[in-house]
Amino acid sequence: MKLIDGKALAETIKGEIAVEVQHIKAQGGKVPHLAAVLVGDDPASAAYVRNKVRSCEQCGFKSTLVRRDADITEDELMGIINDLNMDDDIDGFIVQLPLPQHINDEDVTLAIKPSKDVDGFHPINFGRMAQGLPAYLPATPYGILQMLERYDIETSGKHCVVVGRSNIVGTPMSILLSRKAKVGNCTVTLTHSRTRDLAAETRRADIIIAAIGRDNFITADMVKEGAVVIDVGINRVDDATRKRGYRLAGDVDFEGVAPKCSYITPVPGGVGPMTVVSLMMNTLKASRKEIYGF
Ligand code: L34
Repeated sequence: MKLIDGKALAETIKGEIAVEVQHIKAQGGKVPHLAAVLVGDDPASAAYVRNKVRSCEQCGFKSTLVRRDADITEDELMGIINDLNMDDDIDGFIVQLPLPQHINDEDVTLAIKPSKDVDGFHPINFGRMAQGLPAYLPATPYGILQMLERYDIETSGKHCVVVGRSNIVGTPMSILLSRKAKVGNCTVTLTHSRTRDLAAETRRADIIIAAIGRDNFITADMVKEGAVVIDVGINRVDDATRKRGYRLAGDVDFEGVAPKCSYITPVPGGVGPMTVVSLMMNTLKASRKEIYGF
């Protein structure tokens, strides 16, 4: 069993980006600038956004954090998005999800200018991604592709089972792994809450992408010997023995599943840091106007 060290790989990639930014600066070019909008005080969201801001520093990017209370109106939030859309110094921005109940995530996503949508959540980017056109790839699936590529894990002809059909992970992951590309050419099965006999599906998988959002959901009996297991879950589980009162757990029963795997990602230190570094890669692309040419 080999552990896929997402944390170490993310550090390596950030180092590579920092070198690129040095070159850009040396040539008098514009320093990439990412803005993040954080609404409310959900501690998990705050932690993820902190990681994003810190990663910007490590890459040599400029970053702007826009923080607002949970009682912000949708109109006010739209005003902020408009300002960011128009601000020529901002290359790309994200609005951290989830948003408070009274704000419609879809409206917000649609308001972001596709050329600045470094999360790759806008339907224009999703559609371009699905058709294999240049697009910002959603950060978590993009990070997983990077892990598979950098660990030289063969995907061509493999059977990949994705568990979970969210717009930001499961669904785009299923599309990306089935396309004709260096990391791709999988036969993909997209499973979800209505799948009959899920264990029978996952047991046939050469590669399992677990993106359900429930700790210990994928157990050893659901995994084939030699499978590659990518754990997207980041669940906070109460744990009185920890200072913070909780520990992070993935969607996979790591202890039980790891001995059967050829490769497995840990939580924390797996997909999470790769999600953040993918956002940095998208921001660099945005500042170079690589996707849209403007
Ligand atoms: N708009 N909303 C928007 N874009 C995103 O890309 C996200 N996502 C998901 C939630 N909402 C979003 C993230 O940023 C999940 N996510 C994310 C980002 C970073 C980490 C986890 C999830 C991360 O850094 N995880 C660390 C542990 C962090 C901790 O200590 O809590 C890890 O090692 O897994």
